[in-house]
Amino acid sequence: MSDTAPATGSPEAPERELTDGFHLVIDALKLNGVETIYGVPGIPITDFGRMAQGAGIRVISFRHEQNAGNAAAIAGFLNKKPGVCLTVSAPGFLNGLTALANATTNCFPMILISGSSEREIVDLQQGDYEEMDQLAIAKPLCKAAFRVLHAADIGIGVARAIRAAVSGRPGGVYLDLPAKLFSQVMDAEAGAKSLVKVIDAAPAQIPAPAAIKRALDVLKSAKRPLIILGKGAAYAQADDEIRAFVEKSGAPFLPMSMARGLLSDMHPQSAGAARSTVLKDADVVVMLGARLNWLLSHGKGKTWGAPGSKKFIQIDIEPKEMDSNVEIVAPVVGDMGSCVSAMLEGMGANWPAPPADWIATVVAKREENIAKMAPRLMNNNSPMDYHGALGALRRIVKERPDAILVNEGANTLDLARGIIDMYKPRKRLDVGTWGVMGIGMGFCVAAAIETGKPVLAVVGDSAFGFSGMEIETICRYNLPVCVVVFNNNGIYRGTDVNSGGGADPATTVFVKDARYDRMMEAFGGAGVNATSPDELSRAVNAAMDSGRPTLVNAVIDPSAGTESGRIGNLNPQSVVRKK
Ligand code: OXT
Ligand code: ADP
Ligand code: MG
Repeated sequence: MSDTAPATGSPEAPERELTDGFHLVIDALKLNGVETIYGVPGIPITDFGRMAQGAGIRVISFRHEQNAGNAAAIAGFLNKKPGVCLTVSAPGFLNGLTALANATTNCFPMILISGSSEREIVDLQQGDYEEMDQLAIAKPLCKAAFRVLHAADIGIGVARAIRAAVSGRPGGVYLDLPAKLFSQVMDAEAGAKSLVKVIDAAPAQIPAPAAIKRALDVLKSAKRPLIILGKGAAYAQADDEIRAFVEKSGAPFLPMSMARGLLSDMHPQSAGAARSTVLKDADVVVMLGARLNWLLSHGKGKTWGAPGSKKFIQIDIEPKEMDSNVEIVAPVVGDMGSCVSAMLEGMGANWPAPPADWIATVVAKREENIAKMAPRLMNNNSPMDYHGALGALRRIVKERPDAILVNEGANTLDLARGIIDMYKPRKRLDVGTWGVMGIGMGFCVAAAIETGKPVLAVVGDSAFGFSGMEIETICRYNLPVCVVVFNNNGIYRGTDVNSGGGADPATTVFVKDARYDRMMEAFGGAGVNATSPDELSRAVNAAMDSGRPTLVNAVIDPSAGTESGRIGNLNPQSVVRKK
C-alpha cells in the first residue's frame, strides 16, 4: 500500500476526506472518457456497477459475460477507444475471456476488468470463493494483462490498460482487480492526484519517407493493380484519405467483410463482385489494414494465380505483420491515416490511371456476376431460399444505409456478405477473423448504444442460439434492434439424419419449425413469423420504422444451405466411413 494510504479499516482523523478503491476505479475511468461499461454483476463487483451507474457511467447489464465482452469489443472497434467489460471472478472472468481473446485476434481495443479473489489465498491454493489465478490465465490470450493491488496504483493501472489497448495494433487488455482493492481506503486528495489522464493514447505513427517512395515506385509499375481494404482500414477512421487514395490510384478495390462500405459497394472501382478475378490476375496488391491470413488464402495457392505473379505492398501499424505469409516488397509501417496521407502526397497531381484493359476486365466480370445473381434475388418463394430472403433485406439496407448490419451464421453469413451491399463505413459487423458464432446479440446491443442508429441482425438459427438470451437485454433497454433469424432447422441445413439410425436427431439439426419470434414476445418485444420475402420485407420495415425490439423468424427451406457455407473446403470429411 502507498505511504498516503491508511490500513484498511483504520480509524481516520475526522477532518480528512477519504476515498476508496471503488471510487478511484470509477474516477479513473471517467477521467479517461469511459462512458459505458458492459458487464454482469456479482461478487465482488456488484456495488462497483451500482456506484458506476450512480456516477453517471452507463452500465449495461447482460445475461452472460461473453455477450457483454463482445459488446465491449465492438464498441472499441466502432469508437477507436477501448470498450470496457466488467465481470465477476473465475467463471465470470472465463466467460468474458473468449470475447477478450476474440477482440485481440480481431485487433479491437477492449479492456476486460474482472474482480478476483484474494492473492494470499489464491497463491497458496487454499480454496477461496471462485479461486483462480486469473492474471496468469489471461496473459497468453490478450495483448497485455495487469493487476492492481494498491488503491494508490489504480490510476496508473487504468492508464496502462487504456494505452495498451489502443496504441500500435489495438487489442484486448485484462485488468485484474482483487476484491480487497475495492474497499481499500486512502486520502481523497492523494487519491485524486494519483489518477492519470492518458495523453495521446494512440500516437500517430508516421511512416518513413523511403518506405512511401518504395511503395509508390512499385504501385506505379503495376499493370493490374488491386487495393484490398481490411477492417484495420475501417477501424482507423481515415475514411476521406482512404477514399482519396483509392480514387487517385484508379485501382479496383476489394473490401474484406467488415471493410465493406468503407467505400460504397456501388463505387465504380469496387471489385467485390469480381473477387476471384482480381485476386488471381492482379500483379501489384496494396493491402490496407488487412492480413494475408486464411481469409485471403495466406497470399498464395491457386486463389492467387501463378506463383511469383504478385508484388505486395502492405500498409499496417504492426511491423511484425510484414512477411508473415509471403514476401512484402514494399512494407509501409505506420498508422493508416498518416500512411495513406503520405502516399497521396507522394502521388502528386498526375498519377497515371491503370491500363484500361485491366479496368475493363474487372468491370466486365463484376457486371457478369451481378447480372447472374440479380434474378435469384427477386424470387418470392415460400419457404424462402437464402437469395429470396436476402434480396428482400438488401433492398431494405439500400433504403436505410445508416443502419448497422450484424451478421453471423454459415450460409446466412456467406450469402449475406455478397448480397447485401453496404454504403457507409463501419456498418457491417460480423464474425471476423475467427469466424466465431455468438457475437450477434452482444454486437447488436453495443451497436445500438454506441451509435444510436437502428440495427439489423441477420443471423442463422444456430448462430443466434449462442447469444439468444440477450434479446431480454435488448428489450430491457428498449433498443432499436431487429433480429432476423434465418431458421432452416439447423446448422448449415435442417435435413441431416442420424447415420447410426437411432432415435437421436442428427448432430446438426434442431427442433423442426421452431418459433424464435415467440422468444421475443416473452420479453415484450415484437415477434413475427415470416414465410416469404414479401412478409419478411413488411416485418423488417415495420420494425425499423418503429424502432421497437423485434425478432423475425424467417422460415428458410431446410435443404437450401450447404455444409459450412462457402468454406466447405476447410471442413475435413472422413474418407473411411466404418459401417
Ligand atoms: O468472384 P467469384 O466468382 O469467386 O464470386 C465471388 C464474388 O465475386 C461474388 N460476389 C457477388 N456476385 C454478385 N453480386 C454481388 N454483389 C457480389 N458480391 C460478391 O460472390 C462470390 C463470393 O464472394 P465472397 O463471399 O466475397 O467470396 P468468398 O470466396 O466466399 O470469400 C472467401 C472468404 C474466406 C473470404 C469468405 O468465404 C469469408 O469471409 N468467409 C467467412 C466464413 C466464416 O467465417 N464462417 C463462419 C464459421 S463457419 C463454422 O465454423 C460454423 N460453426 C462452428 C462454430 C463456430 N464458428 N464458432 C463457435 C464458437 N462454435 C462453433 C457453426 C456452429 S457456422 C455455425 C453455425 C451455422 O449454422 P447457422 O444456422 O447459424 O447458419 P446456416 O448455415 O445459415 O444454417
Ligand atoms: P480483415 O479481416 O478485414 O482482413 P485483419 O483483422 O486481418 O482485417 O487486419 C487488420 C489489420 O489492420 C491488422 O494487421 C492491424 O495491425 C491493422 N491495423 C489496425 N489498426 C490500424 C491502424 N490504425 N493503422 C494501420 N493499421 C491498422
Ligand atoms: Mg441454420
